[in-house]
Amino acid sequence: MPANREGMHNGLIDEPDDDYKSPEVRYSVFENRGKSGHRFCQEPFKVATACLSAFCLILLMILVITSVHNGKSRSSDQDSLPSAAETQMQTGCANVTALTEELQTVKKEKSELEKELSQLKDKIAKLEATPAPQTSLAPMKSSCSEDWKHFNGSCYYISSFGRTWSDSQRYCKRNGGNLAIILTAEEQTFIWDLLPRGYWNAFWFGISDEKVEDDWHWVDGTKLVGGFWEYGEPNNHRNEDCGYMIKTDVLSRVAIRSWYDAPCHMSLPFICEKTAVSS
Ligand SMILES: *[C@@H]1O[C@H](CO)[C@@H](O)[C@H](O)[C@H]1NC(C)=O
Ligand SMILES: *[C@@H]1O[C@H](CO)[C@@H](O)[C@H](O)[C@H]1NC(C)=O
Ligand SMILES: [Ca+2]
Repeated sequence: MPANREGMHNGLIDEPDDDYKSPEVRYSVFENRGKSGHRFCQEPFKVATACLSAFCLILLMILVITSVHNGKSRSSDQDSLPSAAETQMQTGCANVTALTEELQTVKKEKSELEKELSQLKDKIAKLEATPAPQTSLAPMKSSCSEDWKHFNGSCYYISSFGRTWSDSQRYCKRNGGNLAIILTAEEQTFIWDLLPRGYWNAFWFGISDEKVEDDWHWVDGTKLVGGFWEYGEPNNHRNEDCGYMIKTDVLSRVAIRSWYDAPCHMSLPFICEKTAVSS
């Protein structure tokens, strides 16, 4: 029996092809043989190592291929649908953050502007409450007493009764002024516009050449420069040393050519001027 068994074993061993049929066969062979099969002791290890190495290699290759494929898909598929959605979401998140920040900035600016607005409103209210600066123009428009008309800091009175030229000046002086001294066309026009129209409505004003013929002076002693004489006047026609102006019914006549000379003893209405009293 042992021999037979031995022979069976031997037979198995003698057929190397069978030995490589499967790992199970090899294993059984190895176990049954014991220490007796010394030659075959190293063969199965080599085979196992080779197999494991191959397996490892395949696994490694699979790993490498998979990873390469994954990497490729990650880099090349960015424009494909799921990647695009991902990108959109990312930009959307970024947009939301940016918009939130912007909103906060705008809110801050708004509160600052509201503060400024309320300050300006307070300033306006204060300015409206104090009308004091407005009164600076008022003194120039100072009041003239009744029957006196204001122009450029002076008050003018047009008498409705006649006097000689000297009595007229006396009357004006008693009332705090003089016969009118007229230095500008504006003043002349203002006075002339106050006068009533009439056939030969004549009014004394503050000029004469009583002291030296044809040397006209104002009642305050200053010398006449220019003047608003009618053409051909003054002519000293009948020893005429006092000045008057007329406002006739003839509408074509003008204020700046309305002066004449006349005898000073004539009784005529007159024009007084005095400084406006600033209140
Ligand atoms: C959101 O982001 C996209 C891409 O960056 C940009 O074109 C768009 O103008 C942004 N929208 C807003 C409201 O900021
Ligand atoms: C107003 O009065 C001032 C001072 O008397 C004088 O210098 C000025 O010429 C006058 N203006 C007019 C338009 O009469
Ligand atoms: Ca004269």
